[in-house]
Amino acid sequence: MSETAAHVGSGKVRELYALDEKRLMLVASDRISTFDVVLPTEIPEKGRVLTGLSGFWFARTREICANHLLGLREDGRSTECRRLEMLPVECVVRGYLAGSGWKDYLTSGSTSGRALPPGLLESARLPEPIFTPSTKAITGHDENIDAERAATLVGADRYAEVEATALALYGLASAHAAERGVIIADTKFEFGLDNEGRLVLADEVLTPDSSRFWPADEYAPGQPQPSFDKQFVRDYCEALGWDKTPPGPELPDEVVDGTRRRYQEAFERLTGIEFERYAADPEVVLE
Ligand code: PZK
Repeated sequence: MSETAAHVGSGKVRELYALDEKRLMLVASDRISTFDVVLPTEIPEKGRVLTGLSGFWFARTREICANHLLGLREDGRSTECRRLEMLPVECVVRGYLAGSGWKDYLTSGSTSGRALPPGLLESARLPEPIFTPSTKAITGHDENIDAERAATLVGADRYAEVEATALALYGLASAHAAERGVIIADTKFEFGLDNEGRLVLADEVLTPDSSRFWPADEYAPGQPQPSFDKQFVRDYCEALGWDKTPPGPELPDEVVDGTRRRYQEAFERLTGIEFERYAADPEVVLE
């Protein structure tokens, strides 16, 4: 990292620095969160896996939408990006019914103000992917909002543009992943605007931290699905009987190693690139 970079923000497992007025650096740590709590034990290489996956998707979605990526640093976990004016809406696309989408469906038969067919099971594939915008609530959690509210936040024309763009991005990525045995149940995109008011895809994209990845060969609707990456961690935490309030438990070596392997497997399945090749030269994901 550059000595002069000012820290401008922290996510649960990421840090954001300003390189200058026009450029930011996004650094993905090896921290992991589960049940919304960051654990005291890190997963080696997790930050590089997520940064590499994001870079891979940025390179492959350029025709759909411009993005903020300027380059990947040698460390494989840091991304230099264009500084944008971020839109105040989280652009969630759901192809399957899980998480808050499933919860909303159970209580109201709809999610983000969108009626869904009756009788759907938990984790069901939706008749077609849906755009369910959300916004950061004061609690720090995302709150699903309906199209009207989202359109008020960004303007009707911009709303139509982000909806169409997010659905196109999900369509490309979910088809690619399906061919490689991974279901992308849902994912969250964040967009910003450049100086000319053009829509630009930002943040991390289509990573296990911004998406639900499920192993396709274990897919069985009617129950929650195992997570491609975090299931060992969740199972371990559930077996401990931890109450899911901070501090989280330390993870034993077997859980760390198994989880590290799952992250690397997700990377290799989705990119078709050996993780060791990425580690040696991060720019291989951009080719
Ligand atoms: C931006 N975040 C989220 C917060 C993190 C990440 N290209 C951009 N231009 C301006 N702002 C952002 C981005 C991006 N990406 C992203 N907040 C602002 C965030 C805290 C830590 F790592």
